[in-house]
Amino acid sequence: MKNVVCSLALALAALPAVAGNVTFSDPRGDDAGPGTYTYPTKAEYKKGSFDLTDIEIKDKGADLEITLGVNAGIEDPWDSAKWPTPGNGFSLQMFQLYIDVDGKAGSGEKDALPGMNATFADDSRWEKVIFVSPQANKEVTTRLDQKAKAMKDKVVLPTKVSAKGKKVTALVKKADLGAGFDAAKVGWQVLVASNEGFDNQPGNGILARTVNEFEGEHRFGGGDDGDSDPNFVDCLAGAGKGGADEAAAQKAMLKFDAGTKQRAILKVVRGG
Ligand SMILES: [Ca+2]
Ligand SMILES: [Ca+2]
Ligand SMILES: [Ca+2]
Repeated sequence: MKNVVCSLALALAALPAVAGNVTFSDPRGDDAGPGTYTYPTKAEYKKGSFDLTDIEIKDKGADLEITLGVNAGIEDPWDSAKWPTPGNGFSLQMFQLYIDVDGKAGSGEKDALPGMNATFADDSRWEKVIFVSPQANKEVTTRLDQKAKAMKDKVVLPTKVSAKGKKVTALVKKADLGAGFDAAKVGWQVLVASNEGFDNQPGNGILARTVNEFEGEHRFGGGDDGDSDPNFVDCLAGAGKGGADEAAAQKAMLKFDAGTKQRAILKVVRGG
């Protein structure tokens, strides 16, 4: 009996670690990018709608279930069911989840997807990005072909996106993220940006609105009219646990300089 217990223990010890779930939190009230951004003036852009609060990534075997929380009820003021290609039940936000899979300094993509106006630190370069949009995959794919061909094979589109309460949930095939993918062992960065419904300008981002110097009906203000300012409103920073210090860490990380064209340098947050 002793031998059986012993060999069972050895067998268990030899099993690979069970693929993990991971949760991050983000402080409330830091939905101002580098600290200066102001919401668009249209009433639909309710306070807190772009304020990331938490991200829960659950390993469901073949799929990852990713739940993104913001600090306001998710609404669909522009009725995504009636878009030329029907959308996913919300209208305002869009999310990009960058993943540093290999954790090797200098390995992976340095620039974020076109239009985000951000780069990644050497120790945070990404191998995959999950694109969570209110728009159908068909629309996203068309824009990726036009604007991000070189990165397209690194973009993972969810098989399903839905919204309920203050949460957007995306299902992603784990196989699309690479063999043996473990959400708890990679680095994550989550950008919250503003969905662009009618984006067909080659210089723009991928279905994402730019931030301007002055806010407009559909534009965040407090940035710059050039392309140095980050075109997203909230992201993870510091330890990703939601501490008050993370708001200051975000401000420092998203610093940009329109004069020297210095963009923000993003770090990923590691799970566990
Ligand atoms: Ca936040
Ligand atoms: Ca990497
Ligand atoms: Ca944040």
